[in-house]
Amino acid sequence: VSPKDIAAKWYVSSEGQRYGPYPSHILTEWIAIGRIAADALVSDGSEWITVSQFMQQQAKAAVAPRPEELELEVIEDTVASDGPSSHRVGSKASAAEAVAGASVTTMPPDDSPPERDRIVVIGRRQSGKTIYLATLYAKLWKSLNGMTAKAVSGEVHRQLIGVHQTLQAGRWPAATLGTSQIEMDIEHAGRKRLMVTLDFAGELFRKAFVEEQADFPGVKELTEHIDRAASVLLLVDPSVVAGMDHEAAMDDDFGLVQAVQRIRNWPGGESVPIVLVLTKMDQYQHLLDQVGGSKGFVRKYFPALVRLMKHIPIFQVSAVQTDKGNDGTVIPRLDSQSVNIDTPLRFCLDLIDKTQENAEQQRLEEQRIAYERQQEEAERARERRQNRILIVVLTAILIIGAAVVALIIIYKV
Ligand SMILES: Nc1nc2c(ncn2[C@@H]2O[C@H](COP(=O)(O)OP(=O)(O)O)[C@@H](O)[C@H]2O)c(=O)[nH]1
Ligand SMILES: [Mg+2]
Repeated sequence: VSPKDIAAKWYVSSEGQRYGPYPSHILTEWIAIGRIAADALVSDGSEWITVSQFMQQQAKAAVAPRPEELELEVIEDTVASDGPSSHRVGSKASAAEAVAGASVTTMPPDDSPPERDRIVVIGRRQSGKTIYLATLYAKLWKSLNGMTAKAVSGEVHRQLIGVHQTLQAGRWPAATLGTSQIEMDIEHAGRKRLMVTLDFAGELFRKAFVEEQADFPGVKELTEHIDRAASVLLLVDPSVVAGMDHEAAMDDDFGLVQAVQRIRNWPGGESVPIVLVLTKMDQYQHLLDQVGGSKGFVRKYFPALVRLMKHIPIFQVSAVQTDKGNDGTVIPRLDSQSVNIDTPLRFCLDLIDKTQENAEQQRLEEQRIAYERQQEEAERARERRQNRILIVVLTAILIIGAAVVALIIIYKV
């Protein structure tokens, strides 16, 4: 499979709308699982062909079925082969490649990668981020089981508590509430980390990670947070991916893959915990049950992400429970209990701590080995010196002995 084949170049045209571009292998998969309408047309820039023609082409092109492992490599190549990519300068790229990538723009000026110090919450608009974070904040700001949240400003604190109180009063917060950047510090096990929210938009992710348009509005902030992520919570509303908005669904899958790839290929990103959080579970449990639970759900609707990550911890959360209101719409119940709200965060923090502990242990171990080596070297040097002295002394004794013998002989003669 050449890099040309895995570049995102396929467009989909369905019901008068155009989507994409997507890599051919992802498109193949989406068609196979019925996520693309049978009467849709696809094109890679040349003529438009039917979905079944596309599948025949792909079948011919495929030499042999590729194992999972290989697919993983291929996906990583997808992004790397798309133009002058700064993210190739990750740990997986060679030094030669780094030098060759002359148009590197987003790499920090000195060679040391920036510290991974923040927890990043990503979700598309309406995925439940604000309500999730406000509910989490209400639980944590007075500290809970060794974890404390503190809003970065009084204004953010008021907003978050305001959202929580509105929910408790049985109303959804106004759309304007909590639209500004929600940032809070999370303190856990003596360490403080910033938690930030990013409104996910497929278009923005494409601009940031595939086309690398650093001057596109929002791209700089996005890449900066992603590249400093110590952990990532991907918030997903199950009803969107399982719903009728196919573009939103595909964006969720493909866009998240781009973000995950960026993290994994960036320095220090291999072990960054990334978890999927399914929101609004009070309302959408049935969507998971239909496909055999959360794993089945993620396998079905996030095929590209599953292939890239292999293991994705999945959490199901619910900030509130709902009732039908007088006008038939769904409203928060007054006696709502949040479910699982702080679990994903605790999971991530524990993993971060473990990773950092391991790194620290590895550093100490390396120091110990270096010290031992140094000691051995000193010891050997001492031995060599003693040997030299011994040889000199023995030689002297031999010479003196020989001289004495010679003198005795001469004297006797
Ligand atoms: N049933 C239910 N609906 C929720 C929950 N959280 C959010 N929602 C719904 O999702 C909408 C969007 O939530 P919001 O937090 O504003 O999303 P954001 O745009 O990602 O910040 C809300 O107006 C609610 O209708 C939840 O826990 N349960
Ligand atoms: Mg919001």
